[in-house]
Amino acid sequence: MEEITFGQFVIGAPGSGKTTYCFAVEQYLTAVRREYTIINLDPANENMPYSEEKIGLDINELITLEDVMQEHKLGPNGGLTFCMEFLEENYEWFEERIKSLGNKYLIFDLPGQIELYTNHFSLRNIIQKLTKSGKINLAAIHIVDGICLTDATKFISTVLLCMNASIGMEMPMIHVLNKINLLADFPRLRFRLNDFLNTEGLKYILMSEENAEKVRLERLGKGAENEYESIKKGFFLKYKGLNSSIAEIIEDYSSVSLVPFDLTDKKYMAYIIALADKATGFNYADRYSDLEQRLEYDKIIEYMSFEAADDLQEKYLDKDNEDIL
Ligand SMILES: Nc1nc2c(ncn2[C@@H]2O[C@H](COP(=O)(O)OP(=O)(O)OP(=O)(O)O)[C@@H](O)[C@H]2O)c(=O)[nH]1
Ligand SMILES: [Mg+2]
Repeated sequence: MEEITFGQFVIGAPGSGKTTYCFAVEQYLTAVRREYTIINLDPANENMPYSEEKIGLDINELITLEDVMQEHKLGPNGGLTFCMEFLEENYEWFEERIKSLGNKYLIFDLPGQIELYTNHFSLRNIIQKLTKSGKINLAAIHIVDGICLTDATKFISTVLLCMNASIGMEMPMIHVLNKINLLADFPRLRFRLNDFLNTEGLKYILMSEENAEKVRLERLGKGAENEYESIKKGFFLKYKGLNSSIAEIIEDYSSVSLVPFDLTDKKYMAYIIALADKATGFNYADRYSDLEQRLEYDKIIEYMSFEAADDLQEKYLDKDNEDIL
């Protein structure tokens, strides 16, 4: 029986931490002795942190962003789109190269242009062709920058983006909430981390933002007319109806949930790997069908789904005597 190859397809907004995450996966898999290889599909990825011998394929072998931009007089975004279209045109080369990597766990590092996953078809076509045979099972890991929690408008657009990406990529998808440690530098969040992890609380998050704006309005004294006008015309009060309709649609139709992640603690990587392995079937594949490992995964997932958010809340977000954002 031909063996199935498994892997992760790491996507996310520019600078959300994809390459750093892939490097953390590399370190984790080295520690647990799982054979892996890195596939860099980001032509703009200049300083790759990976061990050189572990880079199984680099799109720069086929086409470089610099050449495309020069030759076709394109900017970086147009250049990236061109590179993806060129990769699609050269799909056979790509497939052959992937096959030649043997049966190692595949870690795909992708560019940050979000349109490539949402509005553009080349990447989707490439992945569909690759996984169509059923011989390659991938989970998409969508890296979400934790900064989205600092503002309800950013949060709502992030949730919409998660929904859009899930529909576009047609593979199991795990939305990883990254860079939570950086939130320690912001004023305290209005809600606990746990409240942001699924979409059920979205309506209340928006309502609370609106109320906060109303309180600010009420507190404004004479001489603050300009500020009064800018709050009234601001996002929450001006688009109150639109916000709550979007929140309702999201709550009704989506099952987006975010998985909190911390780069500095390996139990979070163990959690993501357990979720990804379950989603792709890696832990049920013949050569890995070890009951002990499966029970271990169940334990990690059960423990982390209860503890992960509170753990990070305490580690980075709970601050005494500080105003709420
Ligand atoms: N504090 C903190 N910084 C992080 C974390 N993850 C990534 N970074 C930093 O964020 C910056 C961007 O990280 P990358 O891994 O290059 O992000 P990327 O998504 O690959 O970026 P593009 O490929 O350009 O879209 C780097 O300076 C990282 O060191 C994190 O969890 N915490
Ligand atoms: Mg990168």
